[in-house]
Amino acid sequence: MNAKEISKFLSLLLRHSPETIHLRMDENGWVDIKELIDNANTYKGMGLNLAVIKEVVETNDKQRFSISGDGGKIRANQGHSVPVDVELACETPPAVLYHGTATRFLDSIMKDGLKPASRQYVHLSMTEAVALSVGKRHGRPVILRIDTKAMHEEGYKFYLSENKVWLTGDVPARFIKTEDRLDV
Ligand code: HQG
Repeated sequence: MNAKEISKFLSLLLRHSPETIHLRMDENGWVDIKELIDNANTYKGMGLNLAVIKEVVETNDKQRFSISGDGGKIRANQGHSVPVDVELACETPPAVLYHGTATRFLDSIMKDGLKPASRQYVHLSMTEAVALSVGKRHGRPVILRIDTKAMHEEGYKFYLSENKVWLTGDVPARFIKTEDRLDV
């Protein structure tokens, strides 16, 4: 398994389904690293060890994971569908943030607003470039401009994850502009 495959496996376990390898996760999203290694090796024959996990965490392109201060636990920084509290700080967002999605979702988004879907939060990007790459995961991409200043002024809450992804709840359609539609 290469680093990308291990990162995907960690995302699956730490964001969505720890039960895949019978992992226990606490209410803050932490799992014991030794248990993760033992169970991954027992149930999936992964051949993981501590050095490999540390390497994946340190070199991960989006810094998706954190290891606890005592070195014993690991968790995903954001992207969860399991209901855990990763102790996010409530913060004031920049005036504008971006959301990358696929053109086929546009009608629904402009009718119902952005919804977290299976995740805990709607994910917003700091730059159009990042939003574009997020959108491409779903098909023909489109970048939405979110008037986060107006949302913040109206009392909507925003959180900044450890790896600098902006998170919020539902985004009503009136705060969304689609002028940056890209046909690429
Ligand atoms: C769409 C990646 C129809 C939404 C990325 C998105 C991100 C609607 C999809 C992170 C809708 C959900 C999250 C509505 C929202 N009608 N479609 N009302 N509201 N949608 O994967 O934001 O590499 O759960 O636009 O970089 O694409 O995994 O969310 O297209 O930060 O670390 O429903 O995942 O990070 O898709 O991606 P997702 P996302 P990682």
